[in-house]
Amino acid sequence: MYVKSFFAATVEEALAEGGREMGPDALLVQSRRAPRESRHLGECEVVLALAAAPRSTSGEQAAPAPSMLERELAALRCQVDAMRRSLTHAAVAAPRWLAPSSATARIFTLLVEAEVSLPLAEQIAEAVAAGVGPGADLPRALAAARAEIEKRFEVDATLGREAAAGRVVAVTGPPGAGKTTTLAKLAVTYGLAARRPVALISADHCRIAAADQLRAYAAILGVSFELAETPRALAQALEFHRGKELILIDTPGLAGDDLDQGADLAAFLHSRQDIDTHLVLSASMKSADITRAVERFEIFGPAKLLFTRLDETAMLGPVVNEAARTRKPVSFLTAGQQVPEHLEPATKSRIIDGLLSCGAAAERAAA
Ligand SMILES: Nc1nc2c(ncn2[C@@H]2O[C@H](COP(=O)(O)OP(=O)(O)OP(=O)(O)O)[C@@H](O)[C@H]2O)c(=O)[nH]1
Ligand SMILES: [Mg+2]
Repeated sequence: MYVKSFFAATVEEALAEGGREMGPDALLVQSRRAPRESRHLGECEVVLALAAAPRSTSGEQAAPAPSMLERELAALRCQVDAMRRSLTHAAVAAPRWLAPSSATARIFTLLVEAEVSLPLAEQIAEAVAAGVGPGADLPRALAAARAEIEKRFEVDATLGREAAAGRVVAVTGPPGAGKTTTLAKLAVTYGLAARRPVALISADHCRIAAADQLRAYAAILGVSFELAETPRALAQALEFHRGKELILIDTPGLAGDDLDQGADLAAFLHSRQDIDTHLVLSASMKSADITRAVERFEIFGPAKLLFTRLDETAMLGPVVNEAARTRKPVSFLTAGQQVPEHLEPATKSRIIDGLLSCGAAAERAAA
């Protein structure tokens, strides 16, 4: 297989240059913002592949200029990358949807620019091509892409388990993810504003200041507050407040090495079928870090994913990647520090709009 990178100011220009050199059979393997070390060659990099090297039409090849050498090096690195990602099958057996000028290739590029994982972006673009044909125009392909993305993740902006009488909700997640702030936003929006009696419980036994933060919110909001330092105390607090319509439990932000400190609490929350645990994650984290956090916090048995800091990232790919990978529904989104304004129930259209507009914005920025 012959794989080569093309750099230019825009994805379209790089594709055009690649198309000229590699011919109409070239398949798009990857499109992305050029890595820092090769950005002087162009802001955008596209990697094209052919089953065999193109035949030279001009006979003699000119001696490569230094920049050509650098291009070759970058191409080589891409080749290794592409092989490592086992994209070979896509490049060799890929249907026409990856042809550089097709709307489906454009969809693929948009998704990758939005940091959707390569396998998921491929899956979506392939399904779009199968549905509308690789020759469809962009608006049709985009509409089909929305439908395909929609099928691949769930949303559920409800609080509490359906079967449970009272609504008991816990938030868990990495340090600083936004758990306590989000809990306060939920307390206002789904408790006070809906005239439901609310109790806030802090199970954050690790740092005194952490419980104080929630205590302060409870005082401002005029709702009950309890500090529950052990699972036993938490069980008692839940029993005491069982008449409340909404009980919100905050937990400590445990970093990797400290997770053991939360093992008892995790086991307790996991075992209680009446507690709806949301895993709070920053949408601005890299996909791989989100996956690692999801795996570590699985001991808490979270049923839903709640994403914060949407105001800090233009790329919603990681949100969709994780929701699609885990099939856990996304519950709420937050996009700022303001309590309670910066909280919204997750909807598919909000997430897909964000996803596609951030891909388009990245393309525009690169142009
Ligand atoms: N920009 C932005 N900041 C946020 C968002 N949500 C929370 N924050 C801020 O993030 C910081 C940490 O929020 P906390 O709610 O204390 O986070 P936490 O997960 O409870 O932190 P620990 O208890 O220390 O693990 C605060 O300054 C919040 O105002 C958001 O959606 N966007
Ligand atoms: Mg906190």
